[in-house]
Amino acid sequence: MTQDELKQAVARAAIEYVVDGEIIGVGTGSTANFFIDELAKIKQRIRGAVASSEATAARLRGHGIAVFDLNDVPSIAVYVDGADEITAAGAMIKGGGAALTREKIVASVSGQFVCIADGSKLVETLGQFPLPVEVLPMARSAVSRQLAQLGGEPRLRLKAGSSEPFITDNGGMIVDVLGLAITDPVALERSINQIVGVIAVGLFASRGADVCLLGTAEGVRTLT
Ligand code: ABF
Repeated sequence: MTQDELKQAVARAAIEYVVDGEIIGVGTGSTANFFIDELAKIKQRIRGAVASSEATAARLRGHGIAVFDLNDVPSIAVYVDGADEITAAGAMIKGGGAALTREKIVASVSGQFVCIADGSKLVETLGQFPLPVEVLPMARSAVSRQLAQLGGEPRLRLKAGSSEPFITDNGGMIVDVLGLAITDPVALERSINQIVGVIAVGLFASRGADVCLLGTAEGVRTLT
């Protein structure tokens, strides 16, 4: 099976977790896009969705799914999203797609976080994938110095094919931190959250995934 077929398989499996008549939280990325396409097939069963990025909102609307502002939604039963790395315990690195802050906010008001990923995302220790940190532009250098003190190698993310910084949906910039072996994800998430100028860190550990649907050649594995 190709990686896209594995992503499609987990996207299809995640439909089982959709609660009828509810508003669902929807993540960002290629696996989440496959999920949106599956969701479109059962759209009459849901009230609508809250999106974790402008790109996701556009794709949902393109399928005729109502997109709600999170401010108008008191709680969400289920949030479905991908990950860049996930451990068997459900701690994740997210934010390769630059939507980490909104993903974290939507996840924080959701009862259940269902992570969908192809098998290559499962790791023993987080940190091979550079850890994304969204920062306020004026604080990017100050935050980067502090991230270096934590043992990482911070790099400002640039727009593809340009020397200009990448700008997020929130007007923030992304510092990707290389070279971290994250043995205590909860503690590192807490430390980075305390750096002034950080908007959000792409470590989802204190609130990780409740369920992970992992696409493998043998089928979809469910980790809880
Ligand atoms: C989002 O999409 C992110 O948090 C993560 O960075 C990325 C995973 O992308 P893909 O599904 O394309 O591998 O969930």
